[in-house]
Amino acid sequence: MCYSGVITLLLLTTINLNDCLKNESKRLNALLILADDGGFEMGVYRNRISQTPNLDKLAKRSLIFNNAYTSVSSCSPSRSALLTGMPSHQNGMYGLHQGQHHFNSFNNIVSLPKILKNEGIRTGIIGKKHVGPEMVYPFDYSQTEENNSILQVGRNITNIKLLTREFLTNQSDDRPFFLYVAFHDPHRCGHTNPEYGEFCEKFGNGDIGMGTIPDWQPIYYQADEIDLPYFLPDTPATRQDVAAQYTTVSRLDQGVGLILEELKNSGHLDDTLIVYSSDNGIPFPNGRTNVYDSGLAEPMFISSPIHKERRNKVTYSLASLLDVVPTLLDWYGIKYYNHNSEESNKNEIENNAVLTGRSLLPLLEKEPTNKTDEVIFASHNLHEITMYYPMRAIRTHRYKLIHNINYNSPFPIDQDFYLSPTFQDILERYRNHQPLKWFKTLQEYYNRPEWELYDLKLDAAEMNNLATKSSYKKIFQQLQDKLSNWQKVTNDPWLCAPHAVLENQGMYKNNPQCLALDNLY
Ligand SMILES: [Ca+2]
Repeated sequence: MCYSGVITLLLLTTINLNDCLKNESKRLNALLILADDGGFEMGVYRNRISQTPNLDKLAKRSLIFNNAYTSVSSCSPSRSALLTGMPSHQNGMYGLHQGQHHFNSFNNIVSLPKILKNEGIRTGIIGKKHVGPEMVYPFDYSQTEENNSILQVGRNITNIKLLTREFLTNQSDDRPFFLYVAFHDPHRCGHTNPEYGEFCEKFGNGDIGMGTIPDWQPIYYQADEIDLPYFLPDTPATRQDVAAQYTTVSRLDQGVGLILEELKNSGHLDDTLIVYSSDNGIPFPNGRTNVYDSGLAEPMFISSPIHKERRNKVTYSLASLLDVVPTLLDWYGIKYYNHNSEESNKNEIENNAVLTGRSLLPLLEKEPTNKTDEVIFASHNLHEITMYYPMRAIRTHRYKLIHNINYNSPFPIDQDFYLSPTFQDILERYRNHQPLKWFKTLQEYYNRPEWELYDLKLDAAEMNNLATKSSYKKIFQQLQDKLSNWQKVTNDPWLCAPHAVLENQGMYKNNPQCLALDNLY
């Protein structure tokens, strides 16, 4: 039996797996499902209230990640990092892609869809793309906001189901596939489509003027029964806000169920790797656009038809969305390369590019015995074009070090989040001198020191900054060195900011230097 042979070998190499499946005329496929601003509002992550039977069912046949993090808590930067394996400062997507924000990856960046396309894998995207340019992120099959209404391809789960069916039942193309279904749920929509409610929780619910999504049975929640995360104010306005978010999560959950049913009906449930995650933190204070754990931590499950040993088990290993490209390439048995075959004029930076993520497939077999050296990194530059607030962070199992490069400016607030009931309530309470019922003051949230160091074992909420404590000097230095080294490896233009200027051309070409500005104060 080929399968038992593979299991015995514990996937020593992916080539074995590929050969084996080829022998049995099996094809290796992958399905990546991404939530938009989704968090841990589901049973599998011990939320007692939010009802998510479909996500929970997928988790039961998956390895469940307890320590997965995005590399940046912002939509387009996160998606570009997810699809290139490079942090946003390296791939060029410094902020949001749409409208006046106008960020794009560099033309010669090599992405996952591009490599897979070159290697004979059929690629498809359904839902929110939010990255560009097209030449960097080409998909054979594309149903996104670029050729549809985002609500129809990102939130109408009946439509998403039918598009998934169209992709999966393409009889004229028998190449292995990579399908990326990127929901727009449970993103807020109060800023753009307030008629549908704060989280578009009314869109398609059958009420007058809301349209009907035939496959969706909305679940409604009472504000007083919500399980609030520690980083949200405990106020009626916030509870109402989260209740709306939960209802939208019910649409996401049922959409995931429909996609998996389509995968099963197409006969590919047993030859497809399924990865579920979300692009960034929830759109609440201390969440999205932050590099605190409340902004970086993501749900993640990986379900493999071949690795069944650790299904419904939890891994505590540190994982990053930067690991998704190495993981999928490992799954397909493709070696990473960064040379863009169509580009004769290669950029020196990308010619040297290496991926700093790792394949997560070995975790599907066994938990590492020694996790002491595990780290994840974060790199944030902007969100909206006006929100210049570069931050770099390193997180180990025990500590988090954050470098707020633009620390002399107040932490910026985006248009979408500004109008949210939760933030409006914070502002109103502040103006009326009422208790915020929050774990921070507004001033603390806006004004951040250049360096923040937290002992996560003692201080999971990242409240007690140890950066200036002499007893933590050695740990600070070790983390700073590792962070700086990662910045060098990933060609970070912000390497020397804000107290020095990076010179790396001309006479500094072979010996890049941080030249001091003497601006320390
Ligand atoms: Ca997002």
